[in-house]
Amino acid sequence: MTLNLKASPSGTERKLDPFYPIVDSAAWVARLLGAGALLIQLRMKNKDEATVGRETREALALCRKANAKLVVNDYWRIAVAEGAEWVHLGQEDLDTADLAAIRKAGLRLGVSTHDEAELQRGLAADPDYVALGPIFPTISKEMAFVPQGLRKIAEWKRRVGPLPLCAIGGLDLERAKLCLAAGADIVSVISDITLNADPEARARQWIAATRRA
Ligand code: 3NM
Repeated sequence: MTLNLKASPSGTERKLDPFYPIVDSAAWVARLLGAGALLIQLRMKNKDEATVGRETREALALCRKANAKLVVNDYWRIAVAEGAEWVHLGQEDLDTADLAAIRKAGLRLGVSTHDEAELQRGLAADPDYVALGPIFPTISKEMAFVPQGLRKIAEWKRRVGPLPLCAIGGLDLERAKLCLAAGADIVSVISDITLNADPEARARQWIAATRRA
């Protein structure tokens, strides 16, 4: 099947900003947009659908105004209903998501991968980026996988070909730079931003370092 996921006359859709913070509310999205983020994932866990819908709507409106991309984690039906452009699916989400419906809605897709089997499965979904994690130990998500280490990044980069590769898990700014140097195109982060005493200042540091890399 030919997908319209990557339809792009200019071919620029693959050029995603290298700084990819993940947050759990529209209020956080607003803060990071204020710091200059252009690619943000809204990842809401253990919230009722009405709350997710409301937060997604608000976050999308904020991102549209800022000319930034919002990636909706998991809740692909809400992403479709709210006219989002991007959705991110973990492997469990891939079990249940209707990929044909996601494609029909013109959504672009990111997938999480942690091992060879997941990479094959993720690539079979014809994604627009592939995430590999956790590169380092993370405090933000219970993981069944040991840290991948930097070396895996180069291997994954070869495997995903022209697709942007996103490194995630346990990243601080120094580690993020190592991930980019190892071949990642994008670095994704939760705690180094959200637990920082000054998240906006920290985000600006990430932006300055990653856009230069
Ligand atoms: N996914 P932090 S690791 C949401 O490996 C998420 O797929 C991961 O948070 C994966 O930057 C992770 O605080 C948590 O380590 C990332």
